[in-house]
Amino acid sequence: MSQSNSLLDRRAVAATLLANRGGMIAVTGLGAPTYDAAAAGDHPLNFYLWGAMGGAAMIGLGLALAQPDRHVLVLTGDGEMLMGAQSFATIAMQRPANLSIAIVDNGRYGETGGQESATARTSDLTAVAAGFGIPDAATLTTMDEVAAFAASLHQPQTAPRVRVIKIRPEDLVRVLPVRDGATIRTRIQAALAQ
Ligand SMILES: Cc1ncc(C[n+]2csc(CCOP(=O)(O)OP(=O)(O)O)c2C)c(N)n1
Ligand SMILES: [Mg+2]
Repeated sequence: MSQSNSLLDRRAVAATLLANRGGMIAVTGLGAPTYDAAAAGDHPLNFYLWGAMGGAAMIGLGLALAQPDRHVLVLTGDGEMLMGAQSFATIAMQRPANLSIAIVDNGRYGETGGQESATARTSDLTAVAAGFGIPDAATLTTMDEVAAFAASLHQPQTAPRVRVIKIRPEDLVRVLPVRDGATIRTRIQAALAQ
């Protein structure tokens, strides 16, 4: 599938990243990335965020440090990551090899009406991540690149990774998973204990 000249479909990106996931944990940023993960299929190892904007990467870091035998994927948006960008500094310092951050970048704050974010004009989150010291940061623009990254989530890594994935700005139907935070926490605790 060649899509080098077009922005990617966010639901296809999420489905590809979460396919055949095994014991991988997924932390999803509030709003559309959470809906994307739910659309790909609910899973007890999904830790959905409904708030805590800017916190997804740091929650991913905590889980990665606590669960060194599992891979942790943070799936979040450009707006959420812009708010939490200083997380890259701590993640680079801690250097968990089992943490990957996939930022679906539509250059918009989709949930609140599609206002332009800085990535639409002036800011490059891949460069930001690299500047904070993330050793492996890249921008993905094709589904082939996304598929290769998805496969790598199940191979041993040596350092945390950041991937900025360029997606179409579009307002899709909301797929709402469980919204109660205590239930989400209890559910993942039980799944991790198995
Ligand atoms: C502290 C805080 N500020 C603002 C909001 C409102 N808010 C919720 S989601 C969102 C936009 C998220 O944008 P992005 O992460 O890029 O996701 P997208 O929908 O574009 O995929 C905003 C501004 C919030 N929930 N919390
Ligand atoms: Mg966005």
